[in-house]
Amino acid sequence: MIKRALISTYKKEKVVDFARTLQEVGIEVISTGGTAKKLQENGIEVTPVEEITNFPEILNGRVKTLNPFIHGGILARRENKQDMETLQNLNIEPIDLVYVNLYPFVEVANKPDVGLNELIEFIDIGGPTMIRSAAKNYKNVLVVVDESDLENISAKLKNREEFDEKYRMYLASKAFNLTAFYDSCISNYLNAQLKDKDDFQEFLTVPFEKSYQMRYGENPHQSAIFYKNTLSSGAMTSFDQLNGKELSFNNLRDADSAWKAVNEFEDIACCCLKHSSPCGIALGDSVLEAYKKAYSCDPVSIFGGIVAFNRKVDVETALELKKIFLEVIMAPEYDEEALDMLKKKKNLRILKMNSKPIDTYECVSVDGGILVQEVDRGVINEFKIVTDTKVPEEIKEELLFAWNAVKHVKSNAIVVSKNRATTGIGPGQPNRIWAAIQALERSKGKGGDVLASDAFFPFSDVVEKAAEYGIKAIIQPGGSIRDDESIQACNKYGIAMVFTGMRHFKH
Ligand code: 93A
Repeated sequence: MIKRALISTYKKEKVVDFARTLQEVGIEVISTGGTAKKLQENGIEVTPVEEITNFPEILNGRVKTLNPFIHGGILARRENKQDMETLQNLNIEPIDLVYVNLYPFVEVANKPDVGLNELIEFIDIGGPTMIRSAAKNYKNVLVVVDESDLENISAKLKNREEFDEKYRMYLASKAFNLTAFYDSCISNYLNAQLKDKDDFQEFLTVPFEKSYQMRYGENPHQSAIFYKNTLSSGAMTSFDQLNGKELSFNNLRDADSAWKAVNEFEDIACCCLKHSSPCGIALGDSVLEAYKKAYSCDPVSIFGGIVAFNRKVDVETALELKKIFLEVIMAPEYDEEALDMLKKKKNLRILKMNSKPIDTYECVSVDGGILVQEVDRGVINEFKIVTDTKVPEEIKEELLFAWNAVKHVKSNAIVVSKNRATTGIGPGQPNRIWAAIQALERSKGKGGDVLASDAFFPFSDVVEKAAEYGIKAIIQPGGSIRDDESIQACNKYGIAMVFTGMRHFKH
């Protein structure tokens, strides 16, 4: 039998109706300062916590409910004679229902310009303590932390229904999930403040919160949920969808890759992408030029793919984009007329991106755990020429372009490029020579001045192939025990080769 309830909520929208129900069914309501005031204003009879604790709220409310009259009342095992005698001897009355809504630490942390001292006051101590006490004693105390449970609980109370143990345990499991999540957000926030001190920073926990249920996962028979990192307003949670159907699991993953690729470049860039790998990346003097160059790298694969830009989409580009079937278009802005044109395609998902990629860490899951690593933000500004053949000035820039492009292609990755545009991409092959052959074959008819490889050449075969297609310069990490064979082959064919000393595997 529920006789007394303690209510302490930060958000007070739902509290009045719930307390009224409690009163109607004869349950005494105890409340903390602000909650009690709100309830009294709405004509509900309330016992202020101070009356129970015989102690005033102190330290600006930091200590309100941290008191044995509260926690004794919650934690006492009703079936345990000694516990109940103790309550009686000390004049502590049992509390049978606890409804708490915590200080909104995450919401405040995500606001701009909030100082640490101010934020610290939003670390709730008394609330989680009551939640944990009530959840530990779930067999005797109903613990409510989720507003969406109020309706069901109110209905049961009105019908004088009992709350069976399974339901109580369900509420307790939710309660501990909330307090664990709440503390992990605080720990992550504090940890992120250390970002200039590499020695201390560490990926501690994962404050992910269920955002929404997706239609399905990678395939229709797989279910999927989007979990949002509450302390990141990263790109894939910061966009406006201006048109089209709901984004699918695959759309989101691909969009993430395409967006990362165009944000690799300062100049006007376009990335066409399909199945997690770019099928064209190009820079241009205009958005239209960048698109045309990226598109022409592989006009076949882009069917049903994604096109991303790092600049505003204009009318001329929209006219071109309309010609093919695409799943997603993404850009930071759209010319109004261009947008109207694109919107004519009802299913085309059009995303206005509001954030660049910002996350420091990324994770992949393996059976039994997750692997967490720093995002690959490796950049090079110079490279080492290892061949007799020197690198012409105009080719230097081309090499850096191809290198930044190959970073976004699945391994084993080879990119062939000319005029700041990929002309052939060989993605995701289990061996490097196949990737090279694909990239070189695709560049046929368009030509290619340089070839970039995401990892070193184990043999000289890639150089031999590159020579057949007239490649002038090669950029690769170097570091193979057979580097010398590749260098000799380059010298033989008059190809320049440079080493970056950095690898860009992307699996
Ligand atoms: O500052 S606290 O950590 N100290 C406490 O003893 C305490 N007890 C409840 N915060 C505490 N609360 C929190 O106060 C609750 O979790 C709730 O969010 C809020 C409600 O305060 P009020 O009723 O005064 O608006």
